Amino acid sequence: MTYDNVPKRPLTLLGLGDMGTALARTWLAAGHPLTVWNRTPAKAAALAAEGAVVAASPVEAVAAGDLVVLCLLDDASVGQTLEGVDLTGKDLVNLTTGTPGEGRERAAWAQARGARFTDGGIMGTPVMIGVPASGAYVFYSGSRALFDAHRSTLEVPAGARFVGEDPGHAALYDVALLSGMYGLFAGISHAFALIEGEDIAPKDLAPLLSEWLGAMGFFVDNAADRLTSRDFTTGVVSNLAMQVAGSGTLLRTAAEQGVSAELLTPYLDLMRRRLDAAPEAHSGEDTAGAITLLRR
Ligand code: FVH
Repeated sequence: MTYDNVPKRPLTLLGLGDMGTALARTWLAAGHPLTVWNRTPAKAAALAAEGAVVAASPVEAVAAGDLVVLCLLDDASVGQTLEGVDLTGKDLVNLTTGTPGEGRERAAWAQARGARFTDGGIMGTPVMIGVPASGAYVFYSGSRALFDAHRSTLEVPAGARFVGEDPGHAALYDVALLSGMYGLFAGISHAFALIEGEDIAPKDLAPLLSEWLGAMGFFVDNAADRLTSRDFTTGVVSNLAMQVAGSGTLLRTAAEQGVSAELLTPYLDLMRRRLDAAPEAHSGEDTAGAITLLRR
């Protein structure tokens, strides 16, 4: 993500919300000729002052260049924005968050209109864009040829990780990471709720909770290894029967503290369901075995 040796190729950006504006600024700062369009034109004013060409319509914006980046609210807004726009010969990079299915359908839709298509999932927030040290990156999937042709431009705002030619996979990786994040947020929220009203400051709990969650991060690789080998019993350090028995303590503590267990019970219930399905076979398992119950 160093700007110095990057060819300054022109591009078009549709969508100037918080993320689109952050992306635009990094391309402008790196010297890329940039054409922008936004449904609400006022949001383009500041970027015009910074050197962007402001298009009056999506048709005009798309006509301005071969590489067209979309950063809109959702997949529906992508369809609405590009309705009736000639996409022949264009390279579309869609950084709008969507589902894997939406990514695949949008890729087929773009190809039917004569465009190459690569979907993207942004792993970062607007303040992390254009800041290499922030660790922000984007998952890309879909047309490898498109990605290779524009890689140096795409790497200006954030790192780029190409995850395959299935246009749904960028969204799948994105949502998998976000889903893990929300599970983590749920546990953190419950932990802080437990100490509210006690003589324990959130600031006292915070470093201990961070340290503990860091230590428990081993579960990510442990789960991956066990799901690959389908071996949920060898070398188990905290077995399922013990964890299910212990879950009663967590629930009684929540009740004693006057805290709803609504963020906790789905996972505790899943562990119990795995144990109840075959107590003898599953009591000595690692909790990763419960993952197998989730697919419908
Ligand atoms: N901001 C973030 O932290 C996250 C980080 C990870 C990736 N997401 C996704 O990025 C997409 C854009 O997010 P955003 O933060 O820029 O979102 P907003 O600030 O709400 O801007 C939305 C833009 O979409 C335009 N828009 C909405 N509906 C339509 C429509 N029907 N037709 C055309 N444009 C539409 C909106 O235009 P306007 O309201 O200014 O007229 C904004 O340009 C998003 O997928 C995140 O999930 C961000």
